[in-house]
Amino acid sequence: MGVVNVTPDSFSDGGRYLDPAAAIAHGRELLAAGADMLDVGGESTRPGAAAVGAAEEKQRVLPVIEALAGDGARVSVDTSKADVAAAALAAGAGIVNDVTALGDREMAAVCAGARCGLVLMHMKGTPRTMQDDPTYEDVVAEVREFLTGRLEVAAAAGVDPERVWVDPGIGFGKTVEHNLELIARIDRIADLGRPVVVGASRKNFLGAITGREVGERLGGSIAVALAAVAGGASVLRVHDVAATVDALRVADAITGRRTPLVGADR
Ligand code: HH2
Repeated sequence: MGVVNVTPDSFSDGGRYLDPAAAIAHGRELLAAGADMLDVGGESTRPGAAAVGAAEEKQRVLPVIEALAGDGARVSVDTSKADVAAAALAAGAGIVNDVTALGDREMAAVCAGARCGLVLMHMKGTPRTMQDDPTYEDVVAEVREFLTGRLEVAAAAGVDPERVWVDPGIGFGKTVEHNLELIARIDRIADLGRPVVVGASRKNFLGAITGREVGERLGGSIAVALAAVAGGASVLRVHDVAATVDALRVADAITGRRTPLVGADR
């Protein structure tokens, strides 16, 4: 899953793809590099990010989704607003990536009605507060329990359980140690029986471990990608698609596994 941030303030590429033409061109590059799907977002969720209104968010993402879906790409919309999700689905998106896991009470109905894919992600707190000393008794058990509950809420609202993916929310209300524990025990999330999405690309904890700035975290991002797939993750949300695809191909060649890549199941 290649990241297309149509935002002025995303933590790693804010402002680079705010112009729709630049975002569309970037999406096409990621597809050419081997992305199986594109995640288009119009609101940054980095710690402390400013909230964006629905009208502004739609103005950012809709032309980009329309163009990329029009090319035949599989597109998810990274939004927590039901209104934005509905418009994005009408514009051609097929998946809603909701980092609040149905925090908007209308979201489940929108997804049930559209029969679209849905990503449910764990976050502790809100982007404004989530990194203020997050604590857990057992991070893996708590994230697992939260996702179990949200899967139930989605199913009760009529969302087809077969269309739902889960995500432990790397960096969303977690310390470095929490992130590492979740990646090391991703099998405990995979055993929920749903495809697991992992988004660790370029995130702060990689900088804390390596001492690298945000633009220099490709090695760390790939290490997480390989560990996550080995533990049972199915979808990697990444900025650097070409290098990640290469790493997966080599890892697959070693293990004899076949991670579905490039053009699978549009
Ligand atoms: N991470 C980010 C945004 N959306 N969605 C899912 N499902 N999982 C993630 O880990 C995830 C996500 C943050 O990354 P990015 O989009 O690059 O930055 P920003 O939120 O600043 O736009």
